[in-house]
Amino acid sequence: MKGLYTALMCSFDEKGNVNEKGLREIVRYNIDVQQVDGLYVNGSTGENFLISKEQKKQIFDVVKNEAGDDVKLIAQVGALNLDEAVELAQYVTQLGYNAISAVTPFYYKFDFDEIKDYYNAILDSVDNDLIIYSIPALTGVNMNLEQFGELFENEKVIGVKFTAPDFFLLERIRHAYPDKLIYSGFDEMLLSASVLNVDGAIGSTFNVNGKRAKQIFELAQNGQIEEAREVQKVTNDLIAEILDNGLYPTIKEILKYKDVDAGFCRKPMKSLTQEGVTKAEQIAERHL
Ligand code: SI3
Repeated sequence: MKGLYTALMCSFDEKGNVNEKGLREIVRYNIDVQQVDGLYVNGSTGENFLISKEQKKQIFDVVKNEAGDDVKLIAQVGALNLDEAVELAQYVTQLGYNAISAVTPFYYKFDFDEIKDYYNAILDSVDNDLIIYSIPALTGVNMNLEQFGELFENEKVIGVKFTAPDFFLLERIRHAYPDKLIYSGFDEMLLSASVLNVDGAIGSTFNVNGKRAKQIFELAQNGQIEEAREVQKVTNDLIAEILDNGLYPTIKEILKYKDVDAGFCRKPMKSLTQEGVTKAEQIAERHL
């Protein structure tokens, strides 16, 4: 399960329906062109928190059908409705997803016991492994070393997608739990995380910049830090411009520029203006 995973985009039509043809093209582009090791399906980048349970199932179906066994597949099933999370975990396990992942429950201020119960309820319902999805900037849920340790006590919790700039905590987790998988979640910090010996990374910009991300990770693993720093610099020139223009809509426009039918974002996320589209195309021309 180690390696570089694209946090997969999904293609939607103007009404917000899943564009299956476009989604298949995104899957193929990631596997064939970006050559990533796996796909992380229905995460933040997939606009998961804006879609219905039926659409989530539809996306899980289409991605598995298109990718087959070409790459590893991780299904993000976390939801505020625990029954839905359990149902999705069972659904993707039957489909043959290699692992599940679940975002920490958010919005209400759940205490740690409630968070632990949520993960155990999902895991008790399936014969599959789970990767914790920790993204404090979006969820407001900050867990400490001891709390990660308590979740790791369940053997089916095989790791964490660590999307935070706290490299002190990252190093402590790495040191304390050498057998758990740690995936870096911020693409602009991939080199720093790789130096701390993470097992892989999951990122949205890998949809268009996966090859470079893999280079950074592999160079760092080989101890070629100077070379890795140069590729991270080029990558961050790209990421800075993408963030400035609007993260998900810009990645979609870049994919379209590469002839991949990435469609529209789900409302209330807005689409780019014509000026934004032109800028996205210029970003693609300059950096990719
Ligand atoms: O679940 C997911 O889609 C992700 O893996 C998200 C991933 O951590 C991205 N974060 C967000 C909020 O989308 C990063 O890849 C991020 O887009 C990138 O580092 C640019 O800041």
